[in-house]
Amino acid sequence: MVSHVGFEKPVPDHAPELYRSYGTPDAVSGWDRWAPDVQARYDRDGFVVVREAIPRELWSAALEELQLMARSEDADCSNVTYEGAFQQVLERALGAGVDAGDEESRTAAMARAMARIEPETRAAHVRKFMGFTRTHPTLKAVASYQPLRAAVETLAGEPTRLVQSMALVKPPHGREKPWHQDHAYFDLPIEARVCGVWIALGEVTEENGAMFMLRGGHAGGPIVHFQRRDWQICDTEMAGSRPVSLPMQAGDLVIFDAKIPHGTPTNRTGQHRWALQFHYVGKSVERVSQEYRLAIFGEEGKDVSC
Ligand SMILES: O=C(O)CCC(=O)C(=O)O
Repeated sequence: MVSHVGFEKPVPDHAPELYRSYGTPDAVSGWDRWAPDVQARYDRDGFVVVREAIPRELWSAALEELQLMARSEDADCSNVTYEGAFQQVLERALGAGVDAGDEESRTAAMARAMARIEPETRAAHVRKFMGFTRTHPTLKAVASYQPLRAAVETLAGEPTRLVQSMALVKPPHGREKPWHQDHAYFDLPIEARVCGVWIALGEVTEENGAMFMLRGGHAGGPIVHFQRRDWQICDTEMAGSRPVSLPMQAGDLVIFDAKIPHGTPTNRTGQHRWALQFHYVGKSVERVSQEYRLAIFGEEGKDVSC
């Protein structure tokens, strides 16, 4: 059962120049091209794109599972986030607010409202699922795919554990994820090698919300984040930078250092853009306090998730 439902706050659209691409990076084709120089490239650029990294049977099963979850009344994961406009859709269905009362009555009101909504309407607004590896083995199979785990362990320099699982379902016209560093969202030591993996489950283009990354930007270390359109790096900080865009086909992925600045623009198309994202960290790394993280990344980042 879903334990928390959230809504993105309605925000103005981003300036187009925030996602102007200054090229697309070279990629590795499949795991058998994974050579020692890949580690050097990862250390230099802060990411490596791997094409045809996840076999079709795995990614297509994961996509099918997410499409079912997007349409369902109860996606059976820990968190679901909808685009902001969905809150009004639910409130109209219920004839009352869904944001009032304690967590228990809010959850009950939400469940009643959800049952009155057409599956296609739910799917048209869903943005993100989190925490599903215990309830959805098909998605867990992607996170555990052996060549991927082996690559992550090489880059992290030790055996790793999964610290976060997300499905990023940018719906038609779904909003931007502003520029940020994922490390700013984790209560983990700043020197820890946290690896993100972002996996395309369909075609990803600049128009439907491709990943943009600031090549080499991880080396500059942590950047203070502010609550603007999200908990993010300020637009002024990104002005004049020359990011690259990462268009992909289903089954391609990018492994990235959690200190690399990255973001995705608004989906300008009428189709979903489907992706999975997992984060791994060395098993020896212990959690630190939220205060430690906020002292580094900024006081406005309490209880956030990326
Ligand atoms: O997939 C997206 O749109 C953005 C994902 C991302 O950067 C994040 O959640 O950290």
